[in-house]
Amino acid sequence: MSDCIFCKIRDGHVPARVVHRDELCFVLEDINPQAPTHLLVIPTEHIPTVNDLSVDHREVVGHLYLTAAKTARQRGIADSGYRLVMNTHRDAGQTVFHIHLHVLGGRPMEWPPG
Ligand code: IU
Repeated sequence: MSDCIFCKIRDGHVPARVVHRDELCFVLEDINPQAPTHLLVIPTEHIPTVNDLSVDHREVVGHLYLTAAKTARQRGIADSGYRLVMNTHRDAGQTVFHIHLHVLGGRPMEWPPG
């Protein structure tokens, strides 16, 4: 079995609050939410970091963003605004090495991020 927590969740080996699934991605409620809405849009394929993307991933990456926007509309945060974040490697604070798009909303955000 894969050591990757998101692969384990994808395969149903670890419980999680999965709110959407399709052929290219799935969406989780983050276990440690940093905003009133904090979802993770995760590709079905195990891709460790953004640095591992190739031109073959164009469809899946586009799909992650479209799914994030659709989910934000469903959660009622599309008009007030939300932040999409994909942390990459140590300095950005990536802790799970299977790419995921954070969807954060429901409160005002600061810039620059910490
Ligand atoms: P990061 O960008 O790699 O740091 O984000 C990982 C996120 O995955 C982080 O917000 C965690 O709270 C979240 N998470 C989760 O939702 N469920 C888990 O079982 C684990 C991490 I491990």
